[in-house]
Amino acid sequence: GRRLTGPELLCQLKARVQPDTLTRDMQPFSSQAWRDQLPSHSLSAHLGALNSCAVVTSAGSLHRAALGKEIDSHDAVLRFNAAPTAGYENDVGSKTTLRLINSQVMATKDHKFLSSSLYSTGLLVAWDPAPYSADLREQYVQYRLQHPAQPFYILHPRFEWQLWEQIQDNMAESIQRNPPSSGMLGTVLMMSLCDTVHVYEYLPSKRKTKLCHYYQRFHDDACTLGAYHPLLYEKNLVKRMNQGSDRDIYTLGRVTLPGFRSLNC
Ligand code: NCC
Repeated sequence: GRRLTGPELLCQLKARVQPDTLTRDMQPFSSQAWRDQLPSHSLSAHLGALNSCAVVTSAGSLHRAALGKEIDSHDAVLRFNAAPTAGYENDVGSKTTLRLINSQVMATKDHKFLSSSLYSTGLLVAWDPAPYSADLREQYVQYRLQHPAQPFYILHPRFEWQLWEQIQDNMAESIQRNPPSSGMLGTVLMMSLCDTVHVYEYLPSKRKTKLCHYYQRFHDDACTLGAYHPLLYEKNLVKRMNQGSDRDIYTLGRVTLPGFRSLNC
């Protein structure tokens, strides 16, 4: 088909994806024993309408970015997986409104999901790249029992594949049949919750580096370009939807996306 413009891509995205979270009244979950631990309301009902939001990727190029003040000035800040703020405040800020975690974080022992204090700030949102063999219900219920006051949402699995299709339908080549990265899922989730979304170091700035994460001494180009996740294609789509300047990308590593509510489609 024809290559869509940025505004067309934004409207198509809004029309095609439902970034919903599971609630205890949904089928088939409503018949499961763990349903009582699921939230009774959706994430969007919980947060209400947000004005400005920041999505902070874990990219190594945030190292020495000095974006902390700018990031913290948003109404809500989304972070990913095991990304810390302690010790990195000047670069990435200290506010964490939400944390989007993949099932590896919940299932693998080295993340100490149940005991680490990293996960107890802000709201949690988990997602699972199905098909995945670990049973996460036990971990979910355990965590909920230990942190009954902390909201803990789960992304509806259909959202990953709606977003995957949106990426594939706008690419000339076939992309790998794996779900989009947490960064992409989180960006679109925030577009459904906020009027304006700034995404940091998803499209790499002049600080682009082989360093995988700003918080680890580990180098791998695949962290930025992708292997399992169709990262390169996700980033291409985000670049085409960006409403900020190329200068903002180069100097700040910042992309500006309108929230779904702000679109006139
Ligand atoms: O690395 P990860 O991602 O936690 O990073 C979060 C999001 O930031 C964006 N990113 C990260 C590094 C980089 N150099 N450039 C980037 O653009 C990506 O959008 C990324 O999604 C994930 O997506 O959930 C992922 O999780 C890790 C890992 O499971 C967690 O960090 C927990 O340890 C995956 N790494 C491995 O499996 C080894 C990664 O592939 C995807």
